[in-house]
Amino acid sequence: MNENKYRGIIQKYKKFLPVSSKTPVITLNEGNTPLIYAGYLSRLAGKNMEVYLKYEGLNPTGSFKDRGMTLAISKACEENAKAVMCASTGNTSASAAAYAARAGIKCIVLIPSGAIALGKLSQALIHGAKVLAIKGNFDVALDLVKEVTRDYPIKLVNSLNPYRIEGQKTASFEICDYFGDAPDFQCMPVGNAGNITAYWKGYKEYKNLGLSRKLPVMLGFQAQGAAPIVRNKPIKDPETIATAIRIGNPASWKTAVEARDESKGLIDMVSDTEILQAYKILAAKEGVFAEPASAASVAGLLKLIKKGYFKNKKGKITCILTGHGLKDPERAIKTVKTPKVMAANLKSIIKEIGY
Ligand code: AN7
Repeated sequence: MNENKYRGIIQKYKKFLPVSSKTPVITLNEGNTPLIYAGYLSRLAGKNMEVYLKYEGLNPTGSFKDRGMTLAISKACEENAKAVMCASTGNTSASAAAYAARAGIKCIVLIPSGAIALGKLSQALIHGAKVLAIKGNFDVALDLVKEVTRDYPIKLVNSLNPYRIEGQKTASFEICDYFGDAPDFQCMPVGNAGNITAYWKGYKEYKNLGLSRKLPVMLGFQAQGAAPIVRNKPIKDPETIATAIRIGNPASWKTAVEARDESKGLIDMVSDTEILQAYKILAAKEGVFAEPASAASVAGLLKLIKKGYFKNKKGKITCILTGHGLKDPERAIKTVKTPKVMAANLKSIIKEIGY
């Protein structure tokens, strides 16, 4: 195979990852996602600010989870595991199912019944995972998965698995490689808090190696009804339309708080109304379709702009769009007016268009 052809984050960033020549690389050519300049949002942010969207929805299974999953599944295979398991609000299960299928190993996923988006459920099922829908939320599911994987020969591939974080940190490397340095600010959604942990680790490593000069201010956003870190206590019954981040007791709580504090950033919350507003702005003004949880990053950006946070500041802001809008088509349809059904008649169509 040609070494110069892009074949995923392990091949591209292997010198920064815990892999050796013995690691079987299970890849779908994940990563290398576009960083898209956002003109509308940049104008809102102010004359010295530039906003960019890291469109992680363009990963092979439609979310950032693929970066961590390629490494977690590759390492599981290196260690001769025959089965992997995760709890998921949807995207982790879709990614685990796809990479496990590619590796030819068994995948078991626990999901909160009725609380994951249709696209994600269809992915886990079509890739052949054993999908168990439990009467309980994500936090309950994760506790069960921790118990099962402790007692049986099944590898846990939630972000408690350190290889997940290692793989996900490559998104920071890509951003630094693109700009020639880290951005000044980064807005991102926070659910189980693995991703903010991974980005911060990646940014720090690149700087320590002299591959970037600065570190971004980390700005994380939880949904208002699922904001344990903001409220400083676990939420027993988290609620939000952004089902991906409907999490009441994040596994990487401590490292998310470290990222916030070390970067002099913040972790705030945004309401479902603000999330849906940002969701629509992204699609209608920037032409970028991201799922509601991803729009939390832009909802947070808009909230900070309104508060004057970026006043007298300058530089680049990256907003991480963690998952594709097509993951949750039901939400899109519910958010807009559905098309008018009309007669197949030229005159009435011309009239309706407004000519
Ligand atoms: C689109 O799939 O937790 O803070 O089980 O799917 O690293 O948890 C998904 C999380 C943001 C939050 N955006 O990231 C799961 C799961 C999207 C997501 C998050 C998730 P973390």
